[in-house]
Amino acid sequence: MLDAPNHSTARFITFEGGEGVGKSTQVKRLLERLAARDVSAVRTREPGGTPKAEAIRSYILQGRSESWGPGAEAVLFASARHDHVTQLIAPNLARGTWVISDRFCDSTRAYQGLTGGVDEKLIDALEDLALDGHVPDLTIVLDMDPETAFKRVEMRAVEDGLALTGDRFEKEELDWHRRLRDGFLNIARNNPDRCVVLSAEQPEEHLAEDIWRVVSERFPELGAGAGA
Ligand code: Z5A
Repeated sequence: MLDAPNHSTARFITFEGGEGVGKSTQVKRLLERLAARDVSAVRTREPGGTPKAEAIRSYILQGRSESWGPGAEAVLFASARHDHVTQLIAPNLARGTWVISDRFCDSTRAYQGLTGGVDEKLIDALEDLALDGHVPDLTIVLDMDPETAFKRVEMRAVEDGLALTGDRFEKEELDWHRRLRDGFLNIARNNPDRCVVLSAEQPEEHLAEDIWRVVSERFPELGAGAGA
């Protein structure tokens, strides 16, 4: 179980959950809310966030590491994460800038660990190495039925005029996505001080309100009863 760290002012918030649950949409909305309160914040994502980590991202998501197996992929995700933490997350927090990340270490635990079958001890060891003490202050787990989430992803592809090819994780079976959902819920249960689960099956605006309520209650420095 991860213990929450203590940064003096800047906070590190992560969003987790399955595909299409609305993480990117809500990361963007939270950034807007923070900007409206003059809170300096950066938006980032995993895998990725730095040039080296983005290179690992394309390698994995194009399916080029698939034959290596989930253990080796967990190592690749951790390598990308270590660069992301040391080159982007830690320096921003140190200069007082909040960091909001679309996915982080819980994705490795859920995808490669709980769903992919990689030993928990290896996941723990990689997490210690990659995070270097930079545990998120708050993790918002967006939860919804994977079938509904798939429909959203399909709709997005249609709106973007793209064929629904998907990356290698999006091609997994529905049953696998149900286990993944349970994996994220399990992580949240094991880390009650850090994680908050919110239903992603509500309109975008309502979910954004729920998230802001959680964030402003968790970080009272944002101002009492912080409204929009
Ligand atoms: N992965 C891993 O295996 N191990 C790791 O350690 C890490 C990652 C870090 C990264 O993919 C893949 O890497 C990921 C896990 C694996 N697997 N997959 N696939 P990614 O970053 O490309 O994809 P993603 O993280 O799954 O994000 P996504 O598919 O883009 O979904 P999202 O960010 O959660 O959703 P969204 O883009 O904000 O919204 C999806 C659509 O729904 C879009 O059209 C929105 O306009 C719409 N939307 C959003 N909210 C709503 C609401 N509330 N109602 C209705 N419609 C909505």
